[in-house]
Amino acid sequence: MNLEELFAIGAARAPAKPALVVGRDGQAPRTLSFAELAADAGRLAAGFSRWGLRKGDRVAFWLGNGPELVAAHLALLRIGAVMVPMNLAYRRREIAHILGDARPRLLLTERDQLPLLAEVGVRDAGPSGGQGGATGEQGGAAQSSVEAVLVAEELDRWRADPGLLRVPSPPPGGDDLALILYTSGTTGRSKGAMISHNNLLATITALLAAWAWRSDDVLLLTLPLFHVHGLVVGLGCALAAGATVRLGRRFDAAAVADELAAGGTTLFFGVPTLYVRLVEELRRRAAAAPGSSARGIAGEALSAADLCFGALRLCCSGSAPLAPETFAAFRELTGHAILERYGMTEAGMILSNPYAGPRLPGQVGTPLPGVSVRITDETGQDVPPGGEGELLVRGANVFSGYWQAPAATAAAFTHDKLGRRWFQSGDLARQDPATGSVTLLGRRQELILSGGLNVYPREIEETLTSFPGVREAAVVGLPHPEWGEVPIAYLVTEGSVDEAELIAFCRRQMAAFKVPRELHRLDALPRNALGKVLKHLLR
Ligand code: MLC
Repeated sequence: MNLEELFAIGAARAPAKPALVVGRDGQAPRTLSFAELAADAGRLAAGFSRWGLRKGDRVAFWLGNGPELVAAHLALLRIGAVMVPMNLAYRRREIAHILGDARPRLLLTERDQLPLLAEVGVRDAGPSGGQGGATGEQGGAAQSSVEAVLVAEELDRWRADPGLLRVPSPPPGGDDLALILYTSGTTGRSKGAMISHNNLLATITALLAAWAWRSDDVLLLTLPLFHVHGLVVGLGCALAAGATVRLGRRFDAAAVADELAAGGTTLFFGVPTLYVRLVEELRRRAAAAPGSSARGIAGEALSAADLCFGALRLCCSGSAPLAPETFAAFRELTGHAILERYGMTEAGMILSNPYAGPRLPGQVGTPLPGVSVRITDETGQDVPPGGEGELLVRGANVFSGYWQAPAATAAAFTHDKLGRRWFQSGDLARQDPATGSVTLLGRRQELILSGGLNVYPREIEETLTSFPGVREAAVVGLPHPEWGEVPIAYLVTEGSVDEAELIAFCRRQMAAFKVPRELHRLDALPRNALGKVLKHLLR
């Protein structure tokens, strides 16, 4: 089965029901039923296929949440073309790398992004434009593979009569690629995780069961659709369940609190930063309107939030560790115990706290249905029950490897005595021998988790040292109450380096969330006898 066929099961339950309700600045929200969404996707698939898009072709997406993104995603699934989503915050260096590596034929974007695309050598040639998006400008992917740039606002030009759709024969199957998702890498350049229809099916069907998804669920989704969390855990599960998504363009704590208070929402998903901001917002509201006299069925005092959030049945958190204080504060304000789960771009969803049963702060739960995990020591041996080691993952959810990177793929997996392949998560963990619940203890490699996004020090260090006068750079994560962690940099410079210029340079090259929040100069970086930088001393 391909992913589109799984979504068709959800859509068939109630074709006239809203699949998407999309907020638009200053206007009434736009509602699309399952039937309308399918028709939109069908016309778009026909337009893409008339243009010449084929199974296995890549299509880069550089756009924010909206109905165009969802319809185009579904259209690609039908054709068997591969979606390559890119974070809207990415800048020159990141975009040039992804386009150069994935070599997409089409690029779907927003008008605001066109100037930056021109900087990396990609220009709009329109639906009839055919060849020659590339101009090979400075700083760009010299021979851009992009043959046409589609601006979301003008996607109508790309729609065609569904009768023109040339569905590949055979249609895409479970092993075909659905997504290439770029993850920041320890090597400094991000790698494209190849994710098949089957990988996504495994994560989605596991979550449908584990979190008791229902077709009358309404998910409030403000996470970006260019990452696994928003696209697969949020949108994918809702489409498969036949549930409604209320899709926001971006997270705004006041708007989300209002929306939850309005009732009707049954599910909310976020990264920890979103919950930190929601807690602040709810505290502000509680302080402004104290003294609710309402009582629950057990006679306990109910806060304003308890009363308003009545329809909400589940709040999930993932992509970064949720602080126990945030878990406790949210529970006190709303009565909801946030369900924390654990996943990765490469392996989809892996572990989850129970839907029915105690959700323990600081723990990420037990393996999802169909997922197997082990904990091993540095020699690859299983640790004794309750011991600490690296978490390994196996299951239909696990990706096949990195796009055109056999060495990185080989390094990501290990084989057991029977020759079975296990994905090495890079996370250090301990599993409770009695309950099977996993506690994460840290990373094997250096990684900064900022607002639910992976930030690798190496990439920032390479950008810093490419600036004239910066001889050496070492980046470490600094704990931060809102973002979890933020990157800060230690520099060894020669001559005079203008810090404002250096920061401006970083901002042109990389997403702003990777730009160091502090720069510190040192005469030399602390190193051990082998020359390795002693980052714990910097921290
Ligand atoms: C934005 N900023 C960040 C940041 N996001 N800083 C640090 N870390 C981040 N993650 C900074 C911007 O650079 C900018 O700074 C300022 O905040 C405002 O930018 P913004 O775009 O308006 O921010 P905002 O909309 O408030 O975004 C914050 C956020 C967003 C938390 C909503 O980061 C977000 O959506 N995070 C979720 C990412 C996600 O979906 N991860 C899942 C990956 S999948 P300046 O200086 O320019 O003003 C995965 C697998 C799994 O990991 O298990 O789920």
